[in-house]
Amino acid sequence: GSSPEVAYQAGGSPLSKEEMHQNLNPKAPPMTKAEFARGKQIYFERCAGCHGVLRKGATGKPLTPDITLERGTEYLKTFIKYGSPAGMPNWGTSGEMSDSDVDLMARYVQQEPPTPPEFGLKEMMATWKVIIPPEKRPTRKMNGYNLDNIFSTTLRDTGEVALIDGDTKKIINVVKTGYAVHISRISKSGRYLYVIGRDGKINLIDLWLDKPDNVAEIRTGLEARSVETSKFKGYEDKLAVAGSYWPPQFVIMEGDTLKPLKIVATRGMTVDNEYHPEPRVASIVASHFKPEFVVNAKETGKIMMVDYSDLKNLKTTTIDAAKFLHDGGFDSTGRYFLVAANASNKVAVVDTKENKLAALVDVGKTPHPGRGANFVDPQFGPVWATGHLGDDSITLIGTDPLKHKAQAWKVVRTLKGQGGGSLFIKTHPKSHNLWVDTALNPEAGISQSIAVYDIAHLDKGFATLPIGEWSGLGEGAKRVLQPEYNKTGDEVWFSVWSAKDKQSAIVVVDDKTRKLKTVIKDPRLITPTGKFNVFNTQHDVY
Ligand code: DHE
Repeated sequence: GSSPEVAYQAGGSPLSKEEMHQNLNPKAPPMTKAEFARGKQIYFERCAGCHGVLRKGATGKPLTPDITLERGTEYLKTFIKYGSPAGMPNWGTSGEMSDSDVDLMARYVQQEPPTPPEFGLKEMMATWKVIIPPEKRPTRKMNGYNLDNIFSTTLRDTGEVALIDGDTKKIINVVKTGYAVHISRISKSGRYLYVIGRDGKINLIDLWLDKPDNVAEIRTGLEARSVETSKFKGYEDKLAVAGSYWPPQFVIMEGDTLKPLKIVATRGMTVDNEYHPEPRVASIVASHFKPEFVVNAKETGKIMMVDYSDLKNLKTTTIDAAKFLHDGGFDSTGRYFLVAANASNKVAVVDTKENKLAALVDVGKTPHPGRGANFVDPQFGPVWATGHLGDDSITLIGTDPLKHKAQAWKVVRTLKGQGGGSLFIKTHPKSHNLWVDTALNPEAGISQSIAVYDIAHLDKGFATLPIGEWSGLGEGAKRVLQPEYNKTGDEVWFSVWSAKDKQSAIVVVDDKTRKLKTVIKDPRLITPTGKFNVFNTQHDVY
């Protein structure tokens, strides 16, 4: 099998279904139209995540015809079939590609890369729908739900979110969203929920409706991962922003209708001053200190602090961090944003008050914090922690430059976890537990269980909870991922993610006793992955 890093990045792009401009290269070995179409599909499903849409290289090497033609078909076939120690998966010998597909891909990458279309204001407007206009929406909450404790749960493979009542554990509604839906965010007031699909479709869900449901939708690009909403005083619920992978851009919208107001391209120079045509927009968070969005461009390694107070005269502070920016979260004060530069094995720390890079911290191999975990280390004071895809370490970084200056932005402690393949880590201000998943670890016993540390005794190591077993789902691959707390911080929810045609579940654990509290099972819960508790997402509690 392939490494956790490859399993993570080669998840498939919706661009495999897009019509693209095609320019055959006369110097390349010939391909039929049908072969080219298949090559394109395989490329976008398996290869684009690392090598990029335009094949200019990202975490994988560039694969433009000037390079591939020189290598030749036989060399490329060997490379694709057997992989390389540098991280190229062995697509042939792992059984994931047949010999004829390996041959086809070796020829395909010698052709000019087909280019997906651009997606500007005109294209966005054509997809924009206001299902219930703001003036026709309720002026107060019309339902009896405890909105703060709803969990917006990604149903990855059905393109839906399940809104689960955290008090009763019952599904309130299953709402249709974009393709391979990815994350949810909550407006500052807690009323509006924004959901983004990998196809760039955003759904705006009004939690005040009798039955919370879509009130507006739009596509902001052809492939996307992130959405956020304005949180600064005076701008509550006013604006939303979405970042796309293709085209490489972000768009600022009206918060209550999703009307697009401003589109900004991210194409440009990397932190090494090389031009990159395809800097994908990774995480976006809203500053609590200024009317700004913090927008992270992956391939260029630049963090843009985008001032949304004047969209006509847009002011942006661009901070050079490190290449391959991906996911991250705030420190406990909400002032510093810590973001993984994953293939650089670093965490960048941005001061959102001073708009400056506070530090670049070397961590383990391929950090993946999700949003990270904030707690007080008994010896070193306030820390933020991340796990890693590429090794079994958990890195604790000091976050208090005032009272623990010597430790600030330094690695103060490294814990040993269950193994590599970790995606998410979590705790809660009221908890003594630190939970670390290992969802992409190749060993079933590890990917189906969770490690939990006692924050007061970090040196004692971790206990393992068999969450997969507790789900009672029986045989089959079922990855345990993304611990998420309820509002009061006394329950932790885990997704047990099975294949689309198998039953999945959510396992709820009592945080104090670490015992099983309940298992949520419902035929509608297909491929649950991320869960976003309204209150914790609204207030950046993690
Ligand atoms: Fe994610 C967050 C990108 C695969 C579940 N993911 C993010 C963010 C980015 C990102 C940029 C940060 C968003 C933000 O904070 O604004 N994810 C990508 C990819 O490019 C990647 C590697 C490949 C792909 O095919 O899309 C990818 N992600 C996955 C998965 O396979 C996961 C595990 C399951 C799923 O649902 O698809 C997954 N990603 C998540 C989750 C978050 C996330 C649950 C938000 C975590 C949080 O606690 O906020």
